[in-house]
Amino acid sequence: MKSEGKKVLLAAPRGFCAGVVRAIRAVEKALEKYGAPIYVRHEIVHNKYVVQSLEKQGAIFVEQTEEVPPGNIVMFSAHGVAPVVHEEAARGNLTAIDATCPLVTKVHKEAVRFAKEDYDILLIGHEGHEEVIGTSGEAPDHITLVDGPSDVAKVEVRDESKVVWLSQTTLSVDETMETVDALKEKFPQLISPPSDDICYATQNRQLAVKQMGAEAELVIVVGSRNSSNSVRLVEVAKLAGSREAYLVDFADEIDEAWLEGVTTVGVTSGASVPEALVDQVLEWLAERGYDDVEMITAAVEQQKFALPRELS
Ligand code: 2E6
Ligand code: F3S
Repeated sequence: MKSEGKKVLLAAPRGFCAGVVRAIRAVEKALEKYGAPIYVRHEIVHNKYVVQSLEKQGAIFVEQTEEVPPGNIVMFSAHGVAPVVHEEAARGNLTAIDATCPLVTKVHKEAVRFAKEDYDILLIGHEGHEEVIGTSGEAPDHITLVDGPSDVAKVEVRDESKVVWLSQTTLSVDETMETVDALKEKFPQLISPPSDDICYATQNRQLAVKQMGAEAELVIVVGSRNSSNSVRLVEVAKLAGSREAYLVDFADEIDEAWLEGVTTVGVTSGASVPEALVDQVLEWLAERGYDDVEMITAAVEQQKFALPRELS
């Protein structure tokens, strides 16, 4: 059923980032090289479909290192782990392969360096998220978690002249700047990380969704509920002006009612989302008259990461 003016704005970039490509390829390569099963600690990336596909190929996902039987390979997810997890693996006689995204590792190294210099580190991030647990574990005595602007009032430091902020890689850029401003108000000598901790992929996907949010009445973000960067895209779309924005894992989760009175639909996907799932959403929309697709390009990405040493 085609009707006048209906169209789709498709965000670019969207979907897989370089860290996700590397992590998924690492599991596949480990399966090829060592055979099944390959144990993976935590979801390799936060996407239901990716996890289910790798399970079918012989990956076994566990939450704790202790669940892996001795003598096996354990792969650490793209979100990174605390040093104690490497120790657990060694104690369990496991061979560890680390699929932590190099941009997360960069934040770990910043945390270690500032802790060595005895700074108080204010880590902006979401409580309980795997990445924040891993980064905090690098210097637990020096790191305080700041989960958004509303947390700032309760933050305390030992020495106001030696404070630095770092962040999770997948936060909302604008909300993080609000948190930083509030922290700077409280601690005027607060210093910033040497380079962006919010990664290029997070920033670019938010830029594209911001552009489409101003025009699209509805934005559909493909991604899983536990995917921080995907959830942020929904928030950014709404703040950019979209009347409604929803997160779906699969096209069959879209509710026909969302389309009522909607001429322009924005579509994007989180950094852990395979393009095939976006294609299914585009097909679903085309079947309902939204078959005119216009690309909104905010950036062109060329980043690539080599596989973990053991697999390259
Ligand atoms: C590792 C670090 C950052 O929940 P989050 O957005 O962090 O994770 P994924 O797996 O959805 O996205 C990729 C990723 C991995 N981002
Ligand atoms: Fe890495 Fe950013 Fe992707 S931290 S895994 S490049 S979302």
